[in-house]
Amino acid sequence: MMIPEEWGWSPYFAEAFKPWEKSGYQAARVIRGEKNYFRVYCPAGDLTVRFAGKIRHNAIDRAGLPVVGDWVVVEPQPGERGIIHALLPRKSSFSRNLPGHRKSRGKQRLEQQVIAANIDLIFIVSGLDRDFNLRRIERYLTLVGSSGADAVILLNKTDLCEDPAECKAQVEEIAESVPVHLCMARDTDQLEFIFRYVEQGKTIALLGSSGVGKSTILNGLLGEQRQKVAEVSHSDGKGRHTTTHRELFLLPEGGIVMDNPGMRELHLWGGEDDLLESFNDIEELALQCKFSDCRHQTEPGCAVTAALAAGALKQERLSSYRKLKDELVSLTRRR
Ligand SMILES: Nc1nc2c(ncn2[C@@H]2O[C@H](COP(=O)(O)OP(=O)(O)OP(=O)(O)O)[C@@H](O)[C@H]2O)c(=O)[nH]1
Ligand SMILES: [Mg+2]
Ligand SMILES: [Zn+2]
Repeated sequence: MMIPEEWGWSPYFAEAFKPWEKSGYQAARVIRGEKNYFRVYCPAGDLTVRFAGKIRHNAIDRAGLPVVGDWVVVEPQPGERGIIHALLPRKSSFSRNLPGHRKSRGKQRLEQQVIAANIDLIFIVSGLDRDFNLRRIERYLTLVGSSGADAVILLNKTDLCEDPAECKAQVEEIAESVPVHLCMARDTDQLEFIFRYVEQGKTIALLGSSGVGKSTILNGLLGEQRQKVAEVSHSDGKGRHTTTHRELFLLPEGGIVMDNPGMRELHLWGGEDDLLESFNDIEELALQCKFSDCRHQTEPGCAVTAALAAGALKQERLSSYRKLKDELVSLTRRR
């Protein structure tokens, strides 16, 4: 059975599928996730699938259930249908904490929500209109840091910003080694640079708030208006949640792009280590503090507060670091 590599099949998944090879089942990629059904791509074609009861039963929590981007084991059935029997191990996954959605014994339950799986690269898309927010970008960078995917930041809608170069400089200051690009997705010619990130079999996900232009960028890459786009609201500048499901698209030149609904809540899921990448500047400074358990407040010999006093570190960035760190510490404790 041949699975075209264009959908991202690799030796890693082939190895995981080995025990299933003689089963008559097929390896399939989840390419579209709606509320009540999934579409998968497999050698038998595009199928609408449901989960076997077993897979729900065996999953310890929701994170064990397939999401868009996952490779799964499917039993094809007549009428372009199928049943998912198993989830193959993920190479990477982007998750957030979905708090307060279910309660058990009066306590708020923590729940890891895996948003997308087997993503190689995440485009963090931000609008240079009222959406622009450095603190939110730091939050995205921390989440991407724990996903196993690489990140690129796209600052879209340069036409709505007075000084795009200044915005880019501000983002570069917090982005460390993550590339930052300005773009105006409405003008397809301006998206040419994105193709340097596109590769056969590589999966790129577009993430960001509603209305930042994720679907516009996707349409630009596809060369046709496949996804619906809609104006942001004039009153508050926010998007209208036009895209309502996750879906993978094959680009004509090869490469896979996932369009996503805009995210409202972005609670961290992960551990304190996730800050090593997104706040490497502060983590490095902390290594030079006199006390290894320094909280960077009033302790003597604190390299972080010294950098703050010297103007080498911005107060907003330190506050943001503290906030995200507290969130991760409290998450670890509750888990
Ligand atoms: N001025 C300007 N508008 C843009 C640009 N790129 C996209 N837009 C517009 O922004 C609006 C929202 O774009 P979408 O592509 O629907 O945004 P989205 O991120 O997919 O939004 P959701 O699907 O709701 O998450 C549309 O009216 C686009 O035409 C740009 O570079 N400049
Ligand atoms: Mg959209
Ligand atoms: Zn310190």
